Amino acid sequence: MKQLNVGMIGYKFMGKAHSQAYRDVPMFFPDTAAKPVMKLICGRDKAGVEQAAGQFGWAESVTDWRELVARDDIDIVDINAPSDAHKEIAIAAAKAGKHIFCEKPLALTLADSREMLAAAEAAGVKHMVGFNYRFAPAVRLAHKLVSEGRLGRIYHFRAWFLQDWIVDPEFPLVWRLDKSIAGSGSHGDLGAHLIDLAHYLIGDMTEVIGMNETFIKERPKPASMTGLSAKGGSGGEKGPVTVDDATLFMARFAGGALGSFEATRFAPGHRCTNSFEINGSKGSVKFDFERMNELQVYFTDDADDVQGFRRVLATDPAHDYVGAWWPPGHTIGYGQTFTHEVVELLNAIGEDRQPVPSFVDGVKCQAVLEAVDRSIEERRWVSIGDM
Ligand code: SOE
Repeated sequence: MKQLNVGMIGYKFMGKAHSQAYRDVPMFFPDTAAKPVMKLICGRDKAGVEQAAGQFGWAESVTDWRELVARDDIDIVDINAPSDAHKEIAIAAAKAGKHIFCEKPLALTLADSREMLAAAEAAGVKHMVGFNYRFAPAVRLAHKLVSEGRLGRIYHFRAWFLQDWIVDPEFPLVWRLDKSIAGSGSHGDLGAHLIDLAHYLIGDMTEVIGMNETFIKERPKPASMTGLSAKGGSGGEKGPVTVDDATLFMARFAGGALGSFEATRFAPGHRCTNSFEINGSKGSVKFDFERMNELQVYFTDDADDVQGFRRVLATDPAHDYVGAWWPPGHTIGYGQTFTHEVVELLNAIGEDRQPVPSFVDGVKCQAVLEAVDRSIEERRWVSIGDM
């Protein structure tokens, strides 16, 4: 079987998630069209990256991503660095002829994401963007029901991604709250996932209108940060929050459905509520990531006396990916969405096709993100076709 050497940049939250995926694939999905080799990991802090290499199972480590991209023995460049670094690394990787797997949001701007796609296409490499929630088996089931017409004509898509990890005004000013590094706040971090799910499940949007707010304008500068946690500096010095804390928008879909979207980090009690509901002429589905193995399903043609939402546990061999894990009813978790992503990446490269979602999907998401921002600035509906 073809072996692909992976070089991964970043070793914090997403770096750990991707590392677990590369480790799990050969054990649970031994038949992928190519096999990953955890060759090289990169991070700016030498001691930190060496420690991560040992802990996660990477053969070697480096501190300069340019060194990783230049290595002849690397086939896939996996980018988990903060968003402002995606473009430069991805374009360099494409020019070096490497396949690219890049975390979301693809870039800071639509223009940058288009440049990344153009570079990958010019180089003829495979490119994938990390919209992991598409890979939850219950979400696949929702997609199947919609695409097979089992929900009929789709009227509504409503989605909300609610978190609460920065609700404390004293929570430090981490990189995710800095526009120059993150591009945007809840919009690009959480809304991007909702937009991608909408594209996957319902199709393209034609126009959007939104509103946003930054509730806490200044926060203490951090002394240290990792993943979603951070410690404030001792000096009490504050800096400005330059991203949105919450963004809401409405959309029209090309297929005629109406959409509503809410992304916020100010919903106390909601740790990672990534949810959607779809209503069609023949039924509805409801998904909540905090119960990610389940899809609530309602069909209008059920007998009158048993009408109601039913809870489908998407852990049977009839459901995508789960046959490779445990017996029915033995649920899977967040980490496995990344494993499924990597299965798609390896199969696509081995079968010489583009993975799904690719940078094309990353660009489409970026166009909606930016159209919403423009609609907020100009206080009007914005057509996606004008982006
Ligand atoms: C933090 O808000 C975060 O980890 C996002 O960055 C992820 O993309 C999302 O899946 C969960 O929340």
